[in-house]
Amino acid sequence: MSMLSFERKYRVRGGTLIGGDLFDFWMGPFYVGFFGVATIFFTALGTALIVYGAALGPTWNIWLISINPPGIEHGLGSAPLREGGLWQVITFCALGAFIAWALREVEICRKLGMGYHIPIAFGVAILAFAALNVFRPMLLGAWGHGFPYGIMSHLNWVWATGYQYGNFHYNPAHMLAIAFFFTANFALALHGGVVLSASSPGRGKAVKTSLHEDTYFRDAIGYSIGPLGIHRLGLFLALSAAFWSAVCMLISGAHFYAGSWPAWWEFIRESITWAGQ
Ligand code: UQ2
Repeated sequence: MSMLSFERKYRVRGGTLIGGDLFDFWMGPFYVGFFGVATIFFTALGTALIVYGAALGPTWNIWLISINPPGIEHGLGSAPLREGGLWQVITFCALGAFIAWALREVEICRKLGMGYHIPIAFGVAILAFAALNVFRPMLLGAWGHGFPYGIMSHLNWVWATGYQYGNFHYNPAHMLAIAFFFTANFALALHGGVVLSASSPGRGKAVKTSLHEDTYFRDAIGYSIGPLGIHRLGLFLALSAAFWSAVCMLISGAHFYAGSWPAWWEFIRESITWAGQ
């Protein structure tokens, strides 16, 4: 079945979470839906506010434009637009667009009778963003703890926040996040490599199947996780990377641990009973 005839077969009414039939249609290849409209609304408003913030100055240099959060003195209250209020509304628009996009993914899954793995995966990425600019600022008592929206400014925020805790590489959740990012890359390299190798036997020869893929890994390391298992593993590794990234930020701050991460490991030195003897 060609793609177009498959899509025609499955492009049917129903599965919407909200709005009934009102937005239940396609524009060209794109499903619209209530959440498609909501995504466009928040994206357009948020982008317009970023351009407005840039127009307020002081620069049009693309590297230096920055929409900054309010000063710490504004706490968790709303700030005037030019003093961080723009950042607050833009953050709200960003979350509105991300969540609407996730719910549009849910509606498409429902139409197709699929599982919800894709919106759940995207939801973990949304949570990682919310950890930085919603949950951690709330735990610390000021929106000013969020990161600024600018190319150089967000890098400088990461630098300053990292060094505020001595050396972030000693943060145990940061270690876990990095281990998961590396392992996810390793797994995708193995997976991409084995799939392309099995499907590239050379001109005129028959493409190999998952039996060859299994056998390759059994010959090499005595174990194959299987063609379905590798995707379960990949999803787990990717979601774990984003999850522990969020955790490593949420444990850094006066609400939990405000010291330096290298010093946190002193408990090991102190717990070694023969220390100093
Ligand atoms: C596999 C398999 C695939 C794969 C890959 C493996 C046929 C097409 C990559 C091998 C994966 C293993 C052994 C797990 C490695 C573990 C970690 C933590 C990276 O067996 O089945 O399907 O793509």
